[in-house]
Amino acid sequence: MATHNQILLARNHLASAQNVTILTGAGISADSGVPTFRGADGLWRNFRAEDLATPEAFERDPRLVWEWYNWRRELIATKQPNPAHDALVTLERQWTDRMWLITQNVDGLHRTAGSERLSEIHGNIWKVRCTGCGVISENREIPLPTLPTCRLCHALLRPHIVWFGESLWEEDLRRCDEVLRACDLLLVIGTSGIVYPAAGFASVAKDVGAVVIEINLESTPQSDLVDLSLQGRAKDLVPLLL
Ligand code: BV8
Ligand code: ZN
Repeated sequence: MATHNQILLARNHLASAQNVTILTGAGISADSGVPTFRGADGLWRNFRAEDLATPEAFERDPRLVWEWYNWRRELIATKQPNPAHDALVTLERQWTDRMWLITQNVDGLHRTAGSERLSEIHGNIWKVRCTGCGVISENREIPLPTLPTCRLCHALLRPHIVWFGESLWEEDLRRCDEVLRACDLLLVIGTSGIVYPAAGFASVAKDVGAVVIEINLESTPQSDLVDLSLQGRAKDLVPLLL
């Protein structure tokens, strides 16, 4: 558990920072009841990523992939942002253009909470993209019709999500690079630090001399690299810090 001194130290770092970048992962949404990927009740304990979250899986069996995403939509629709999401919104309103939030989460909870200075680098489960014409649209139907199709060109729709083996969007990569190089404090919240390119963001920030603080229930492959590793729940620690 994070100590009082560690929390004071983290608050001092924040007080003296000019530009803050935040990276979040499934751990922040775990406190809202959304399952993580690699935790004890994590999604990858029961499903194989390569069966469900790759372009090859979608080509092989789009129905199965859509069933999985429909199931996750159903689950996420019942969840609300928690105090950690809310604290990041407050931070954004105070810091305005000196703060940027990068999330790997596709559940949309940061947006629901009110975050606007945000890159959802792995996409958003509430958006669909046409495999024919590429048009992206918001869609909150649950369940979506079996094998949903585009209104414009009638091609199959897919979740607007970055799957394993797919590149992140150029615009997001550019923005991440910009805010990681400009920040003097990076706060990494609730991510196992395994999936690239996000897993490399802490070292980019370290390379430019930023202080890196991690909040996680447990130690991660990044813990040795960061300046301060705070152990505990995001919903308790993030509001305390900010
Ligand atoms: C890319 C979408 C260029 C599904 C996701 C070998 C072969 C092929 C590819 C690769 C390879 N080696 C490396 C790669 C690249 C690959 C990668 O990194 N693979 C890893 C697994 C080795 N990356 C890619 O393919 C990326 N694209 O690099 O493009 C390229 C192209 C081709 C080939 C090479 C390179 C695309 C990444 C795909 C991202 N999409 N899935 C969906 O969501 O529907 S990733 C998936 O993991 C999720 O989206 C999630 O966002 C992401 C990260 O997971 P976390 O958020 O960290 O969640 P996790 O469960 O792991 O951890 C939760 C943490 O929270 C834990 O640490 C826990 O302790 C903590 N926690 C829990 N509760 C709390 C808490 N902390 C605080 N409070 C709590 N209450
Ligand atoms: Zn279309």
